Amino acid sequence: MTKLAVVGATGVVGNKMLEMLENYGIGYDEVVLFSSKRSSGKEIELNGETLVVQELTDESTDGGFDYVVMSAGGSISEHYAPLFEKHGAIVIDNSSQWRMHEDIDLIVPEINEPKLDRKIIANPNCSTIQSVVALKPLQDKFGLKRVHYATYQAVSGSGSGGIRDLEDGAKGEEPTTYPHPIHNNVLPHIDVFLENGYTKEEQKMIDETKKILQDDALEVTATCVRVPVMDSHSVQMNVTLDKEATVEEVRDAFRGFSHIVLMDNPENNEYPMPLDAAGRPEVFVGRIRKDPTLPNTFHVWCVSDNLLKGAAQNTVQILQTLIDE
Ligand code: 11C
Repeated sequence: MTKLAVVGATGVVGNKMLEMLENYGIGYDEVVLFSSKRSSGKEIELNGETLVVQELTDESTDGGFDYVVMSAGGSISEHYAPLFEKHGAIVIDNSSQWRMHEDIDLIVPEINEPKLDRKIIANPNCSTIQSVVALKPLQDKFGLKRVHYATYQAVSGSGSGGIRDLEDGAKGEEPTTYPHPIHNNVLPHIDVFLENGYTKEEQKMIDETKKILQDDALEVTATCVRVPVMDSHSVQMNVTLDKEATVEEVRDAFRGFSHIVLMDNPENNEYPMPLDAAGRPEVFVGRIRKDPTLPNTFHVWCVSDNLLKGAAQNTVQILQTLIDE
């Protein structure tokens, strides 16, 4: 008897999580969908069953759940994840609340496995997930010394507010989520600014990359930018390897790695773009070339659907590995 809870079921990522539960054929005996009071009462179809979304309360965490998938923001997760955990569930959380806690696993199933010191598993930030999937085969084959990320992130990463700002901006309306218009614009600003001058999104990419790849000595830096694209983040990675390699050897490292598609035929104008990646489960890489300004350094362009591999799909993949075990 497997009992599952989905917290944040009415949100943008929550919706995709439900889609992924169906796509991955996740088996359960009972599922309960939770949301805030405001969205409760809504009816949602899942696997042919009509479910009424319940308001999440302290009492509802004691519902005999085995697994909880959660995408409801940091403060909800801070309060409710430990309550579900206390009542025996394993929680897979999409927020940034728990990711850097020492006893919390930060998991990308192609790369690492949960140790479960705590029964809360963190799903990494979307731009981090696609980047580490692309870095892992390079780490395995050549070793990694340094990576510089420059991101081009879709508005759906900000949830329904970001989507609305792009759509309404096209009609000449003022933004309500971003501090500036995103339509016809580019914002070098994702999440809040920190004292060191980086944004929290940049710091997350730096810290989470080292934790997932288990390499504190890896030099990582990042600039994160919001662009007027609906779905799929793009990340330009400048990667310094420990060993010498040719472009063909780097391309070879990507071939056959789980969830990576190599799309690198510049002579035919073939390279990954958000329109290719949106709705797809893979991480696409291309534009691979040597950076002659630094030893053993390559440019890698990486694109993936931020709501799928970057969020809902990774969460459901983690759930699947737990259920399979
Ligand atoms: C964005 N990457 O595109 C963010 C969204 O830490 O899970 C995900 C934030 C997070 O705005």
